[in-house]
Amino acid sequence: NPDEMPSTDLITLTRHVLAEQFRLGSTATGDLTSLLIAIQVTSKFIANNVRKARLINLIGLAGDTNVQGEEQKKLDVLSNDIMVNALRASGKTAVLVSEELDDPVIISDHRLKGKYCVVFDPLDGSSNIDAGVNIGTIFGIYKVRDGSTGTVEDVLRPGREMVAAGYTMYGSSANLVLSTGHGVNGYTLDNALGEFILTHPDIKIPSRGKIYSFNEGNSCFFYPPVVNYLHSIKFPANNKPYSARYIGSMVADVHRTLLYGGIFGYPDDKKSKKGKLRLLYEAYPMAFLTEQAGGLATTGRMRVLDVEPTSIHDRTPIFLGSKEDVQDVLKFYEEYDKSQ
Ligand code: P6P
Repeated sequence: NPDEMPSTDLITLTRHVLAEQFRLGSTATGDLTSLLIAIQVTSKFIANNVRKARLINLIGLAGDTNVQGEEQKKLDVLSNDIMVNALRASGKTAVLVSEELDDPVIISDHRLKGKYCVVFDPLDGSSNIDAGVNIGTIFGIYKVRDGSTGTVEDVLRPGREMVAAGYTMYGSSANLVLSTGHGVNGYTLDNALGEFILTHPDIKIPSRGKIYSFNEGNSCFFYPPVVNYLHSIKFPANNKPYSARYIGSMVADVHRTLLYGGIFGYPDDKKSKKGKLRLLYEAYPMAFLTEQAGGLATTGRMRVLDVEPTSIHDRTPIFLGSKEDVQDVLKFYEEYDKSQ
């Protein structure tokens, strides 16, 4: 019975990406594959530390010292250090941007300089870790512009110029969801093998869902288009309101949205004029994945991937998810803007 047979045809992430690169007949040099291997290593390392943290309550002990008397780093700082070191050592990167670092890291050692720029949030949602909520690493990858040796200008580009994006969600297992521009695939870490195995091939988001995911604690600050949209799905004419699901950890909320459909939103409001989520390493990668899975991602007035960054830590409003649900939001913005 094939269901009982152990799979003897394990499709690891590396094998899957390699096959995709060769299938595309592209002039793939293997550099992107090597970079993604480095990202896998960081994800495994961080997954291990997140799991340990939960066991030995590592979290939030910044400023304390551990048994070795070393300065204890908070998990998000530790995760950042792991990623910067692994990406630099890969020899495939030129510029790194991290949520944890004020300035970009420019790889200056010519022996280590590569052609990719990685923007990342090493441990997004880490404030939730004490409660055992799923958190994650989010990353986006640009290729340096022709003729550039790698400067901040190489990452101050619209997200539509990314060549790959993904996240790793740390929960009961580690799930890495990735797109290199040809669809979205999900991989689950097999701790025994130390490999990410293909478990969610060709993820497609349903065209419409029944779930909305907003922090309604901000309702008193919401602008009319958002107020009107939410009212329309909470008091619908067909008396079949949407369900509310909000985890407060972007990776977890987006992962559910990709798999089940519906809409995730973190709009701009009277309190957060630019929205809260970061453009380069939260909104762009999640928008890239959502579009690759057949959904939409908008600020309410324009495609997220077309937003022009002004600085590496810019924030942006974002609504992403099922195409029809996001189009409903856009109708409320168009209606509102016409009435102004
Ligand atoms: P709020 C976590 O702090 C985070 O950056 C995202 O992961 C999450 O979607 C958002 O902020 C939650 O923000 O204001 O609802 O707590």
